[in-house]
Amino acid sequence: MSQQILTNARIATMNPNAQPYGLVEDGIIVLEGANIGWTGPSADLPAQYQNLDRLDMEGRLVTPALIDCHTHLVSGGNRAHEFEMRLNGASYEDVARAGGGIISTVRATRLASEDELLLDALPRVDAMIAEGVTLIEVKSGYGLDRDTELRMLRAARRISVERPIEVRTTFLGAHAVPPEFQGKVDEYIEEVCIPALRTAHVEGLVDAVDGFCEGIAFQPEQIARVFEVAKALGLPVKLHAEQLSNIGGTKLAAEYGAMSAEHIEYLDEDGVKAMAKANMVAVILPGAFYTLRETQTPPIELLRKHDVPMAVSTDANPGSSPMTSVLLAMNMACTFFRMTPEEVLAGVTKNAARALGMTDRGVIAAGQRADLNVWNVDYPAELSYRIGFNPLHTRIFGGKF
Ligand code: DI6
Ligand code: FE
Repeated sequence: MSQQILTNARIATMNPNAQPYGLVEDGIIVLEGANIGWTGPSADLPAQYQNLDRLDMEGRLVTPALIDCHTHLVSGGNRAHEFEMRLNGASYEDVARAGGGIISTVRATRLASEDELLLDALPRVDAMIAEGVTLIEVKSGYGLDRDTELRMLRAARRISVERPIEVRTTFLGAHAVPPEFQGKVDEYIEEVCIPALRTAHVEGLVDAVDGFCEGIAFQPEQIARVFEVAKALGLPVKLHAEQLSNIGGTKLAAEYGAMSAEHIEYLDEDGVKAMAKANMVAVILPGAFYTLRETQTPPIELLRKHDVPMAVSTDANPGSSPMTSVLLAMNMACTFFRMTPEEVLAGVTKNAARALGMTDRGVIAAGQRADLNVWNVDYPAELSYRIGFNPLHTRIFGGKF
């Protein structure tokens, strides 16, 4: 196994210790193949590692690599035209009449081949890789028919063949009601969504199951039917909940032992308590808040009070969050929601891993995967402080540079 040591690093381990960010000054990280073999202050380096090849980090900051735990990165077409129409004064109805909104993405996605979906997604993936992202979650949900949902998931899985990044796929058949099922929401769930989930699972394409629980999408009872099937198949669940109103999605998710509730701008204290009891992660998505010009901020203070871990993600999608920058999501979470720079860095490392149910990454410690970023910054708060600036020096993916 190849062994190498990174020396002279300021390490934000994100481990809980007396220092903010779990900082270790003049630190060393021993890379052993794809994993971290040892880490700590240079004075404590065990004798067995003393003679390995050394790479001088020259005092730079090293953090766990970034994780984007909530994206809709695979989709057909884009919605720049309707963005422009609205800014030229068109109403929401005008846009809808011109074929706009989420259904326009569904139409374009249905028309795209698997190769086209993959090729369309890769530049967005590259933007994330350039910022030091090593793991992304990608959802289906723009097909809304069996074949297109499966095609989206296959395209998503192929991202990790084409690029040095890991992908977790999430089935989001309960994202919207397709035009051919307008007014027949229960039929859509029974006849399309659930059968598509079963097939996708048989094909090994599903790591988790998500839904959009909202007045304009699916009611808790409808989401519950999908979650029952997920449970029977042994798949973890998570939910887009309380984004635009509070209809009890988060409580339902908690009853099903969900990994996370996401958006949650309208969540109340009872809902936060339910999350705490069910050990859930709150996934905070400032890009959609910004794009939709929302004013209701998520209950950060209550999440802190009840010790609910917070992740931060881009929600990258062509409609409500056409954003592919995790660094910008970090900045927005600070500025809009008053999260601290330490909370947002934990939100795109340690807590993002936890939101995906993964325990082998997200902090810098012996035995963890060697997914690391070396930054041209002195102090971790610089990562969330700048706007539109990428200080990445080196990205290490599974021990590889
Ligand atoms: N919440 C959102 O904000 C997006 N999906 C979701 O579940 C909207 C997606 C889109 O407009 O394409
Ligand atoms: Fe989303």
